[in-house]
Amino acid sequence: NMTREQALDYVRPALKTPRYEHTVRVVDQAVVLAERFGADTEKAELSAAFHDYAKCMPLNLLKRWIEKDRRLPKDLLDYHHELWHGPVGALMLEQEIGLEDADILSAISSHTTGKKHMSILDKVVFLADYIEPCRDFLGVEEVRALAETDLDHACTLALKNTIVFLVGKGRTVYPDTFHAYNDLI
Ligand code: DGI
Ligand code: FE
Ligand code: FE
Ligand code: FE
Repeated sequence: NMTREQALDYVRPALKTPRYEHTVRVVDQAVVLAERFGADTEKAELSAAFHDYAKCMPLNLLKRWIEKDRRLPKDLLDYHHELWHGPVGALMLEQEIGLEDADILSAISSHTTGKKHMSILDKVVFLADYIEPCRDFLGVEEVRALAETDLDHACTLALKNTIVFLVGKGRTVYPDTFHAYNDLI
């Protein structure tokens, strides 16, 4: 059983300083949300500590993981490379440190896009990443207010904001983001 400090010691060398500091804020936020909405706080802490583990990996290495591992959906390669670090990070942790908890791996894997049938833990990590105190997305204050009381409503608005943002920029939207949204509506 890994502690918060062990997890953070593990990810620190893999991340640039601002990304590491973001990670610590997501851990704190995830614990608050887990306590509030009844997710396992230790799993929330570990999922959050590792959620961006692969964020600073070179794109060619992320791409190679997606090409080689049967478990990763190949269609990720047709979408923005920003979406690759969650699914790849989860598999890297499984292989490197034998992290095998399916709930944690799911939360890490889906933290950027969301997915159909998200667990409370998936939602807690997704939302913690979206509302951590230094985030300044347009509309984040309204999501933070909803996150005081209503996990599903907060996640729905975060997904909506992201979809509207991407469509507004003429960018693609990964199907799992729509699945997550439709599932909550
Ligand atoms: O890794 P972080 O910067 O902490 O945050 P993240 O993993 O949630 O990445 C979020 C960014 O990914 C977000 O600002 C928009 C971008 N993005 C690109 N395509 C998609 C997408 N986000 C979602 N949910 N769905 C997409 O298809
Ligand atoms: Fe991320
Ligand atoms: Fe996110
Ligand atoms: Fe993040």
